[in-house]
Amino acid sequence: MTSSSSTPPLGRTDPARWRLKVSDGGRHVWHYLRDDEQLARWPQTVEDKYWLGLDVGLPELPRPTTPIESARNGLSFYRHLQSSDGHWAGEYGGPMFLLPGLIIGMYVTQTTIPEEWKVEMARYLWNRADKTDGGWGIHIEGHSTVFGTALNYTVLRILGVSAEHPMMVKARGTLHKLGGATGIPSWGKLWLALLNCYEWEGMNPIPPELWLLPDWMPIHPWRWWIHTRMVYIPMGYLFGKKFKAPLDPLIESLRQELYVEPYESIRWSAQRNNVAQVDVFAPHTMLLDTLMGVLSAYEGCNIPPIRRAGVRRAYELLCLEDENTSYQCLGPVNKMLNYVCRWNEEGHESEAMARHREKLKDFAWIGAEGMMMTGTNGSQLWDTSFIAQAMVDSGLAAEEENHDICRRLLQWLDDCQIREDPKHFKSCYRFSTKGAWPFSTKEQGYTVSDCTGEGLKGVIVMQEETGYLAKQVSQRRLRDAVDLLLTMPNRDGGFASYETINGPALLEKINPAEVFGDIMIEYSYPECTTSSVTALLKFRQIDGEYRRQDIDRVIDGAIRYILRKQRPDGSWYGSWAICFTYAAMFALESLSLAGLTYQTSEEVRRACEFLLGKQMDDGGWGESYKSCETGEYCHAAKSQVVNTAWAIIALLHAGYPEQGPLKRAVKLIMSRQQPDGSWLQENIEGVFNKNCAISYPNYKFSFTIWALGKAARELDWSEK
Ligand code: LAN
Repeated sequence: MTSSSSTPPLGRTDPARWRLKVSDGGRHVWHYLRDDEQLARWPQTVEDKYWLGLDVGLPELPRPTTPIESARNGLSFYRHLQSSDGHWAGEYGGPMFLLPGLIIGMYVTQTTIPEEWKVEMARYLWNRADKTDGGWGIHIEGHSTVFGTALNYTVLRILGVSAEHPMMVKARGTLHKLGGATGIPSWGKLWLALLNCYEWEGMNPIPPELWLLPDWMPIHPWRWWIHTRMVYIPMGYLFGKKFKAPLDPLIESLRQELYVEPYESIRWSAQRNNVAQVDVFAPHTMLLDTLMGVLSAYEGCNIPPIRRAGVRRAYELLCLEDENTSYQCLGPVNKMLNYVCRWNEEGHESEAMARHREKLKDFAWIGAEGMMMTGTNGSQLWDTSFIAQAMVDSGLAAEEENHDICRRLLQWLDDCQIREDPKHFKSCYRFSTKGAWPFSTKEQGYTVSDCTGEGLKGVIVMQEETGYLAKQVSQRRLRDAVDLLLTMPNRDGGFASYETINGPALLEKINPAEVFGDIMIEYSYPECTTSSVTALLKFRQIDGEYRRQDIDRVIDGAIRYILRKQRPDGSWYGSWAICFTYAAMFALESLSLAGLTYQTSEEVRRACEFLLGKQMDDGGWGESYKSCETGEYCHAAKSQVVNTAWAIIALLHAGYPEQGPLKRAVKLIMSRQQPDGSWLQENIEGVFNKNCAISYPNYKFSFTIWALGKAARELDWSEK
């Protein structure tokens, strides 16, 4: 508990009444059963209880004495968390700027917020408030910022918490000490402007006219990283319309609570570039400030028909996005911005709004600490394909008691593959999706290079290496995935996340978001590259002739990319989880494919030395999210099972010859295992855009089991 007062401001709901319903290829919706009869008809599963933080009541297992016994115990526990449809669900929280989008978005569109959501969201924010100053940061482990504090304070007020509640007094005090909400970063300015608690004049322009530029122009937004462009489409619309909620007593009151000066006396135009120091990660460049100066001057004399055409174009594009994703949208930010746009244009009763409203539920996840908004509608495919590979690699998939979970798992992976290109495809600058696996669900429907890679590997190992599962995903469909992957490498040989790199690096200089780094264009990543090429390699082993030369060429380019990306100290920077241990696991896997190991390669030896230099006294590795921010390895206060598992896998890929350090690491993981086979949640595992951590709670099962299984096989355990 990290709050000043001892009970959550709106109380709590009865945890025994929550149920996770899984449908439609992995869709997650949490239901609160008010009716006792329903309660009896729909019992709570171990999966529900686990994610709610309740006692799951699984038995103690015989104490493992070897790594494989430990892995087996881990899986005996983790098996119970498999959803009825075959995938693994999980709490995908961490960022603290998402719930505000959901709640402000619902408030300004007069959407009813269910009572149980209000209670549990308030409890979440209460649990997640900083122990000392009562504020919130950009993510659950970050220091308090204006972004986190002003927005989450606003959420609590909308949920019904009084401004006089002790936690609010404390949070407001912190916000004021940080200078008040005038210094909120640009995305926060936008949410507050929609709520009519900040003036549009205090925003740097977001001209929707950008979408009218010819496609060949290097700054055309279709060339931006997909998350950035999909967020700036609705932002452009809302800016063009100067959307704001009608004033009401709550808004009037927030206008006074959020600032250190009276709202009426704020000089708004002076706030455009005012961003609190504690918030800044990517400061404005001179180029950006100059550009914004020019655009602000244009605002004074913008040509109404062109503005209208820009707004129309933005609206058209966001409608196509809604339709392509069944109103799920690419992510939680554009989901809520599109939601407000559609409401503004088509009203509450429209078909579009009904569908959008239904899909709000997919992002509302209840955990032990309350309800949050998730980073995507889940991480279904990603988590499921890792455990698939961990089970096969450790040999546990072969054991009788796991046959059924593997069968269901394969069925789910089979259903999850995207079979065709998007409904609206070139018309909205989408990348091909035929053959892809997405990060979460097929319905969300975006190609991600490494998810396609991991999904493909998951299917191949299940179909080819378990010995008892049918080849239900056909050769043609495996080839579709390969065809898609072969279109994804960049000129540098690496793979980016969703698309190829389409814009110039110079675009990064006009990153207006202040709180995120490297968001303007795609970049190649060692992690995405490895997942993609290891999949191609696995495929080559079973369908050796298909596009052989293309595959060989791509693998070759990827290896060269990975080698180029290695730092002189032997490390690789990881972009999608924390951080150097994560990247090392991927990079060393790629290199091992090319025959580069400790024995044969100076680069691999350097990588091993880097890792060993970071091993902690207890035999584990523990890396802090600070590594991602600073670009330098930062130790966590304590070793972490997940980092330790990554380091073990990395060193095993490298063929590191000394067993001592590896065995100590394995023993550390074993020593943290609970009597029921599980591991406890430790620090946050993932990251994005350099500055925001995000939770992957399933990693403490998939990677520990994987590392233990691999170590059991590859090290000599004859004497303990
Ligand atoms: C994700 C989650 C998964 C992640 C991996 C597959 C792990 C990665 O290897 C490729 C990139 C990807 C798909 C990814 C990109 C950015 C996401 C979607 C996220 C980290 C989850 C949340 C984040 C998204 C951008 C959050 C909303 C914030 C904005 C800045 C729009």
